[in-house]
Amino acid sequence: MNDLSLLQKKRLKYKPTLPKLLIDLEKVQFRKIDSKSPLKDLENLFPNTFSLPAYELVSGQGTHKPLKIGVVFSGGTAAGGHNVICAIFDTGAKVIGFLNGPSGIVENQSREIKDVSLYRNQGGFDLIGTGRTKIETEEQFAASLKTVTEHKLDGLVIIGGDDSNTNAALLAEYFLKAGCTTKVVGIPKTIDGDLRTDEIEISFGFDSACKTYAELIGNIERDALSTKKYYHFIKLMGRSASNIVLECALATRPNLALISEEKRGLDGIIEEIVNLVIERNAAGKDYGVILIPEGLIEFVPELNEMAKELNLEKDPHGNVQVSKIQTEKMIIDLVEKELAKKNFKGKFNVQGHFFGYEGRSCMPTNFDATYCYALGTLAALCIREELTGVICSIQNLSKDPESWTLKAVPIIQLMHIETRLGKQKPVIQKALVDVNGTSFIYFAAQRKRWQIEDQYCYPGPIQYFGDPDLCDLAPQIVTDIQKPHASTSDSS
Ligand code: FBP
Repeated sequence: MNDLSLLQKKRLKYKPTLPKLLIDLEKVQFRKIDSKSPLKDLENLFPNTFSLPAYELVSGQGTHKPLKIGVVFSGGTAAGGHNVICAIFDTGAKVIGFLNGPSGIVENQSREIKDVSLYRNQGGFDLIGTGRTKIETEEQFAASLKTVTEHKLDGLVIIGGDDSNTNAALLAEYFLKAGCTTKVVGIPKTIDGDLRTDEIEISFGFDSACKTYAELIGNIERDALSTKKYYHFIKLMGRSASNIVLECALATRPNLALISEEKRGLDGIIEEIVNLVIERNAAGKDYGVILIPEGLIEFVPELNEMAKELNLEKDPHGNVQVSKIQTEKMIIDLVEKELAKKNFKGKFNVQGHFFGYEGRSCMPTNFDATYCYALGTLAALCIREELTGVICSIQNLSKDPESWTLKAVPIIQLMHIETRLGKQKPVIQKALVDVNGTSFIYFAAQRKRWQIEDQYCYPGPIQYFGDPDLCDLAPQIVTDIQKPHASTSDSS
């Protein structure tokens, strides 16, 4: 490993403040709780896991046994993942890391993790690597069963997004059917913030990614205001959902932020940008900042058609690789053409940006570091108590960790049937921006004012040391779901 920076060294020493229940693991147990029933259509596909209950962690008498736990990262990186593994390691379990994603399970590529001391509170997934292999053929399932049986694993923890947790549910079902005792537990990961349900308030990595992008957007806003010569079109990651754009818009107040879930036509979008440019020009402002979600392609049929012509491969889960599509450039071209048609005489100098990979492997925020450590500990407890096919759920995240509630929820309760690569598949439904939700309503009430007046806000870099209000806050969209009513007044 390279020499560590001073900040890395300081972060190695950070100790997440945990919910009380996770401090003495011998004094906790799971209690069954009422939860919603899975979709009836899933019963045939999941006969062994269909009726599994949900559990809540409560005080009580825990068991104590030596555990052997496999861990795997699946999909894109997200800040905090190493803390999930550190937490499992710290419970005293023997930890086997599967290398470079789910293919490590199928091909039995693994190594025992004997030392995590250089990975605490650090970004990336490089301790064991990650990958996007989807376990779907009978051969892959059989090979996975062989791997976990050979390793005599008590449990396998899959750290992934919606598709990876779908894989976790399928593996749990397959292992049970085969009489294998290895339990499968999922951890909600993805910067996209689209693995959200009543039980999963946010996936880890979203907070760190948004705070990284928001810093950069704020810097660009200030540059735009200083130099007054460019329109900055900034595409932000988020394969389908615009959760990242919404969170960053709330933090930075750009002149315009497109939200795909409003399902507008291309003409309307271009007209809005053109009008913005013309109106700002009339106000003496030939500069501005516009946020574009990378998932816009999926929601605007005309852009979708243009993207199809690029003939991009889909990933193994059937997702279009939207990060490879220069949506911001397509929009800039269309706006330029429309302005020319309107004989616009002002200046329209543009800079295009794409912020994606910059925010996935950064050092985790205190929120993500703490959330991940709690998730990892909870996963080890699920395996100790022999729960399978469940995802770790922590709620009340906008509050102090003392108030967090810790649950194990059957993954199947999050699933529905969707057409993927032309076939009907059981998957976890992606959580899009809720246009009737508190965060969107607040944003919608403010945005008109942000267009012409420059109401830019500069969040600055992620803070790790000092005032908790500056260092420890949960993402805004999580805080908003815990507010009783949407506030439409400006909080500035
Ligand atoms: P996950 O859902 O696997 O965490 O990945 C999300 C994401 O970062 C998307 O925002 C983006 O479109 C995609 O991964 C990029 O994928 P890749 O790393 O394969 O280029």
